[in-house]
Amino acid sequence: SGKQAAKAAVGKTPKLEDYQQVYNKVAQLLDEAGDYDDGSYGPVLVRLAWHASGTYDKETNTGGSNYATMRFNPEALHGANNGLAIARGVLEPLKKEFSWISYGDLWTLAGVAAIQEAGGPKVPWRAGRIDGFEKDVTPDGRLPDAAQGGDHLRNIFYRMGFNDQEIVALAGAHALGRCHVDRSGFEGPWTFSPTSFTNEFYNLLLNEKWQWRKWNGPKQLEDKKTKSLMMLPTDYALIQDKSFKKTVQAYAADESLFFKDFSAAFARLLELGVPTSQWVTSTPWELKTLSEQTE
Ligand code: ZEM
Repeated sequence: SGKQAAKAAVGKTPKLEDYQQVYNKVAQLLDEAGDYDDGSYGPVLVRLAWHASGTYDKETNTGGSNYATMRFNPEALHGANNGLAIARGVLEPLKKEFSWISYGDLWTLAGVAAIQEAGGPKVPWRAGRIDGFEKDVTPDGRLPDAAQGGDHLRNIFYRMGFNDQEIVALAGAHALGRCHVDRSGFEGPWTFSPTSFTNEFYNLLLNEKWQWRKWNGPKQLEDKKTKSLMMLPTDYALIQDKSFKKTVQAYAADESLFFKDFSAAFARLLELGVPTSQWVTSTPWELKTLSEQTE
């Protein structure tokens, strides 16, 4: 089990305090990004946690964060994972320092730290993922394609076991970060505060006028007013569909509802595909933010 594996590596079963130490190290390095993007590794670490988990297929019970298969080719080379070598590289020194932690636990815990430190909700998390092998790599095409629409989003996320409301909640992570031409082909941030976790994604999606950008790149939208923000076709699909749009409106109007629903859906995403017997505790933990620990 994950517990036995971690115990063998460290000589004792790691406890919440041990994982809190890892969390703290991640939290400290988020802002050590210098000129990288908007000065934070947070967004790309959230994307790593998501892509490590979002390969889950409930029919075959394959994929998900358990085996951290993105370490291996061809998964590392899947187009959807372009740029994530940066995130894996940022965490590699922590894997050296805390050799008892599995990659899957490290990557998902880093995603939790990035959300919480960016001002987002507490995300319940627990340890127990184990490192797998190249044979556990899942086929290409399991992550969503931003060029498509609502039907595609449903196909992809229903396969993971999520419903329409959860799709909209998870997509709100696009409050964070930006698109990079050399990674996805798309360009730009979704919000004016890409290192803060807020419900701004929904407010902007609803309230700005969006037009197709005229440029030499894939179809994406730009806000008419400043032309400095973007939406992917899949983001835009969330207000073209009645069922999705209702939830977009609810999250735009009520940030605490968004936080509650995002936390639940993201916590579940990070646990997909991990056998119950592997968890080191039956109840997930709540990791403290850095600022909570200095008060
Ligand atoms: Zn994203 N995402 N995503 N996403 N994502 C990008 C960036 C980020 C989709 C998608 O194609 C893209 C979720 C859902 C979906 C983040 C988190 C989460 C980018 C830009 C694309 C193209 C990549 C680049 O060029 O660097 C699609 C189609 C989704 C379906 C709904 C979910 C769910 C997420 C987490 C819960 C984050 C944080 C980023 C920003 C990364 C960065 O480096 O700034």
